[in-house]
Amino acid sequence: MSGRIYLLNGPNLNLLGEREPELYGRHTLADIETQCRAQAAQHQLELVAHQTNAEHEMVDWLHEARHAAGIIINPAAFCYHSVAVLDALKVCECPVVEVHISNIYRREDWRSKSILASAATGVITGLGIDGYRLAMDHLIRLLAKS
Ligand code: CA2
Repeated sequence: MSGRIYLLNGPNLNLLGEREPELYGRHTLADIETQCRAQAAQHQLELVAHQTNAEHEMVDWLHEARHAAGIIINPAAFCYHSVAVLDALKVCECPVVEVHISNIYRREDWRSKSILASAATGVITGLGIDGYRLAMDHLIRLLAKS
């Protein structure tokens, strides 16, 4: 198999493992990247991983990723307001999995409405960092079929 998967994480996720473990667990973003990279390597896939607190960087990476084999994105707070990220996602031709570590349906009402979800192939929410592993499994299976 060959191909490139993008793992994109949005604002404040660089702080994972440092604060609010009751919501986001104790794993760090580096742990997530290591796990996804190992899964990719097992299937001779390349993983490109980025985290940003800046909307324009997320848009630029989505442009770069639009012809990739797949995208895993935890847009964090961008999912509540960023029409720029929504428009960039709509340009992506590959499968897109939106991941949230916490269950956005079990928190404040406003958190349950991701404006990006309609542009994703699917959404995984509330499974902790397993969500990223499952998203990788899904993209790898799709690639194996193609
Ligand atoms: O559950 C998720 O993955 C979220 O996307 C995380 C976002 C939140 O706005 C979404 O509703 C759900 C927030 C990320 C903040 O990350 C932090 C990590 C550690 C400590 C503090 C914030």
